[in-house]
Amino acid sequence: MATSLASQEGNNFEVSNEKEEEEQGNPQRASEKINELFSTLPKGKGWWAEHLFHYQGFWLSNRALEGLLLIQDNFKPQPSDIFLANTPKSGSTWLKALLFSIVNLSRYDFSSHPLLNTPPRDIFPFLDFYFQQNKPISDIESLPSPRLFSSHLPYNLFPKSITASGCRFVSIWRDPKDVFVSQWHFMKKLRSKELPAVSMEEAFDLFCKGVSHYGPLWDHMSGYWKASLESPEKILMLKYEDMKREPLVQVKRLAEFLGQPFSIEEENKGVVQEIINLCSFDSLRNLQVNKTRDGPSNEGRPVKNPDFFRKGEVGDWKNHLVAEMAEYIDQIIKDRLCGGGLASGFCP
Ligand code: PAP
Repeated sequence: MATSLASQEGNNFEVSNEKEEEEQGNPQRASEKINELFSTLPKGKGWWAEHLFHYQGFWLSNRALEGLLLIQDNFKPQPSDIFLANTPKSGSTWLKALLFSIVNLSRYDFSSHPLLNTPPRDIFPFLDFYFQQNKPISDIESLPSPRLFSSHLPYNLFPKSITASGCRFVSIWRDPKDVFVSQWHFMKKLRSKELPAVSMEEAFDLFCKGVSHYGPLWDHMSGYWKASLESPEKILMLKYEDMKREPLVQVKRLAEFLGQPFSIEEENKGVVQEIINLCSFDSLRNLQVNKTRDGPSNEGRPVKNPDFFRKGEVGDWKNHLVAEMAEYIDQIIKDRLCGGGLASGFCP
């Protein structure tokens, strides 16, 4: 069996996956285009993969880069497509649940909702690794409209065929200090035990140099931010901290952007609150499917469903970073992202 839907990157996983693909003679995997490319790119240290490759300004694992090339070759966008795109550990799990619930509001009842027994990572496809699974393209071509996809790709790396197709993007930002801490915990779970461990200090140093999966974080953030200023009807920026503080306001904003605003009747019936409750950290984390490390949705995957639910808090960085580290990250964000009024409201 090749990679299962939306599996996350992992070194063990990558190795076995590559082996399987070689055995199966995957033509794309063997293509000279990919091999040549890898040999020419600057290499950096990976967090949950062994290496990262510097490609068009961003650090991608070999799997993510291969995935991107496959998207370029195989993905046929539809103008109604909706992409959830953000850096790892910024809130995709939460947003996947919310997007799916809003878009399918008329289709499902809350008492028998698919999210009650499907982990958010599987509720719609993670595009970055989709084409490495040897699944028929018809699987995604026949998804109901609007099709939902998630991705960690920077806006600038999305093929023009997608960004010019009229499709919409939802991107979520999170305090980079909390993103760092969340990525650090994720790495501890996912990094192969055969590789030397990475200390928090080393990870911090890499992060601040921009060497993190799909990093530099600030360039990733500014790509979506700039695009949202140019085309606010196509790109919505949300902020994890705002979603925590005022979920009702932000979920209504999201529904309006998706072209599916809640009716007065729905609001009066408490539908918005029901969606918020269903998708809350505590509710999702306590569902059997998201608590178990067994079962089909975990099989063969190095990261298990519970690994996507750690603390889900704002400001957990205070438990891990000393003041100088926090100030250092804040300063990078100010210097690299906040100049000239860019991203005001998102700046430390
Ligand atoms: P991904 O990039 O691997 O898809 P993503 O879901 O973006 O991960 O981020 C995981 C973070 O979101 C975790 O944060 P933490 O490490 O600081 O705890 C996770 O706990 C948090 N998270 C998951 N689900 C929710 C939710 N429903 N509400 C709020 N936070 C959540």
